[in-house]
Amino acid sequence: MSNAGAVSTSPSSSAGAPAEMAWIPGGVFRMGSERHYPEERPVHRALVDSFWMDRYLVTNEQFSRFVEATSYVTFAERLPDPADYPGALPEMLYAGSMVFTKPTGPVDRSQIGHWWSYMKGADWRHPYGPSSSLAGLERYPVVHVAYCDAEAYAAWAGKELPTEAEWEFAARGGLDGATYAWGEEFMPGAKLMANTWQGEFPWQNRVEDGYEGTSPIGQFPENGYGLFDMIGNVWEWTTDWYHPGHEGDAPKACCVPRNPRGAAREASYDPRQPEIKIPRKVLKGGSHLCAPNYCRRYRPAARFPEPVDTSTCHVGFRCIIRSPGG
Ligand SMILES: [Ca+2]
Ligand SMILES: [Ca+2]
Ligand SMILES: [Cu+2]
Repeated sequence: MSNAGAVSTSPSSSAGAPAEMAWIPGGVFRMGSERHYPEERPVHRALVDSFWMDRYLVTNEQFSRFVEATSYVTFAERLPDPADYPGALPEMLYAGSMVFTKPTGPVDRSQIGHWWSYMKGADWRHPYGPSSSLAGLERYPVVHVAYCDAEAYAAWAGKELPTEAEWEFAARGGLDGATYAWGEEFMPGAKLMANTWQGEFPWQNRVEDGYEGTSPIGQFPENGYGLFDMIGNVWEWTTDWYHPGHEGDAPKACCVPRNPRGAAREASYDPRQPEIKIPRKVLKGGSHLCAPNYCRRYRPAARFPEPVDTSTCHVGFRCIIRSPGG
């Protein structure tokens, strides 16, 4: 691991530690990967200052407390404003969210409509659709949260959302440059280290990790910084605008970017849909829907663009607290 250039020491005592948060000792690290998807390139050095990070994903129980205290209404529960969606059919403008449904057999994997549907009445309280509820899901990660919902929760909790660099640094757990959050092997000792998908996505889920969908927080080993479920379970929102690649490595150590904050908002629009100007944030960590035959994004370097107005059954978040002056 490379901690040369660390800019902050750990707190003098653990007495001041915020509840269920881990201290992430900042430093220089190698961000990105050359060996996987093109948007993860190039590997380049980045410096992040120290911060506190939630050890667990934000749960339904925690999100409920926020909603009770503030009467907050999530994006998926609001009726879409037609002005935001020019050309959309009126019958498509209803409150809802994206839900995964497993097809009964093999399908054309280039058509995500075979397993994703925008479901009326799906929201954080009804994760599988209007007839579902949160009963028994108190300790599961909250899902169907759009970016603004994660931001609102963080502000209420006196916290913030991480940048992509902060998130990736934390996910690496001190194993600088490693492929996985736990080392070089996907299944060390034949053990599944995160809630992902085993079998042929999207129709065959062998559930070898014990979970068909999301899992309660903390069911898989923590990483080197004491963080759970960074990889798998649900994707996590970061504050960075997405761009399909990273800046090049700094030519000299002096010029390594400190606390980089991603691309410009305008750069994050989807080039395949030029008429739609909905900016996209970087998601990190992969989810229970990441499978070897389809989406190998169960790695710290992996990233995915998510429009800010999109909520789904496999995206959640966790928060951080930046150290004062950091
Ligand atoms: Ca699983
Ligand atoms: Ca995760
Ligand atoms: Cu994936």
